[in-house]
Amino acid sequence: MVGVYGNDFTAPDETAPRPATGDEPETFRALLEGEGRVEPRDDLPDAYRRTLVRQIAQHAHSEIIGMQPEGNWISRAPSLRRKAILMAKVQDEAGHGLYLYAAAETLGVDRADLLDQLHSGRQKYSSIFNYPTLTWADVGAIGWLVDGAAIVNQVPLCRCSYGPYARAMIRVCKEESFHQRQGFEILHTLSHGTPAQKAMAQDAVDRYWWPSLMMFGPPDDDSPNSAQSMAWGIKRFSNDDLRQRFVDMTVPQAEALGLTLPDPEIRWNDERGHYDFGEVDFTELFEVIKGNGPCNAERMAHRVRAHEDGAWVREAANAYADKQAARAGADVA
Ligand code: BYC
Repeated sequence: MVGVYGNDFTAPDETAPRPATGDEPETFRALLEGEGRVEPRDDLPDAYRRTLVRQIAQHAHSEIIGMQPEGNWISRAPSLRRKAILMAKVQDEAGHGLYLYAAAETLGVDRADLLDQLHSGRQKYSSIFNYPTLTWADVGAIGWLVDGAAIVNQVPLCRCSYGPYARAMIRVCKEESFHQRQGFEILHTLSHGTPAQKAMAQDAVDRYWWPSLMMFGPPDDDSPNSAQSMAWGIKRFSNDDLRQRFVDMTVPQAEALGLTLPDPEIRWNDERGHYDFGEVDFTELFEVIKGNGPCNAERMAHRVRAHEDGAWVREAANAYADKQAARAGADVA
């Protein structure tokens, strides 16, 4: 079993032969078969490039939209220490967005265009950020459960076949571990505080548990992209395998916190060597993805407003870059 913070990601299906994927450059196939890294200079099949742009852009968008629910609590954190920690965490998320947009740009896309696609609803971001943060305990639940789920999903991405994405994920995962610990510590403090504080922690876990399980995506037999992404070594594990791994990792952590996961069907299954758990309501996931979650409209309105408010900064940066380039040109002449 994995430990309280354990991330044991070796699984037998890692070595299973990858299905043939049709018409692909031989050099590309050879790199995948040799577990080598695909780099921007390599001859990439168009479909591989498109899948990566889709996933990396969605991931980058999730990082920057993910700043909103927690940013909502910076001014109301219960102490100066908590405020400083939360500000650092939210700033980390902006940094993750930057690494990821930079990784996407190595595939020949333009960051401004990706942002346009987010703002016009043509590209998605993670469903989890469409839920509200009603109390301080929600900041703890996001750190513990949401960042915990992110770690389970993203540690395997450090071995993604596309080099720039894999390398970006190494740093992201290190920071996510710190984020998860800060969430755990907030909830631990609350659950060992007054009865009202413990109730607040339990309420946050009750609301964030199921949406956290939905972060891993639809079930495997309803996941149109999984088989191809696994064949390409972009995804290393299926959505359901990662969801199970998250449950296995989290149940002992909930016990350590003294909090209850809101699922009466959770019990250890000796035969499977995993925890059984109840059915996830995937209709809720699909509704949230379609834009009908509790905060979708608010998140997008805030994002578009922030982008418009920042237009002068982009203009100034471009004017400065043009001036520098003109000077460099004059020096050469
Ligand atoms: N939410 O075929 P599937 C973070 C979409 S950042 C929304 O299984 P795939 C953090 C999916 O895109 C967390 N959409 O897709 C940040 C696809 O739609 P399209 C973000 C979802 O790509 C700040 C369709 O449903 N993490 O943790 O093979 C603070 C069918 O799904 C969701 C990443 O982005 C969802 N939950 O697998 C704190 C990790 N699930 O594009 C924390 C990288 C599915 O075909 N991404 N969809 O129209 C991945 O690992 C994969 O893209 C997913 C989905 C597992 C999410």
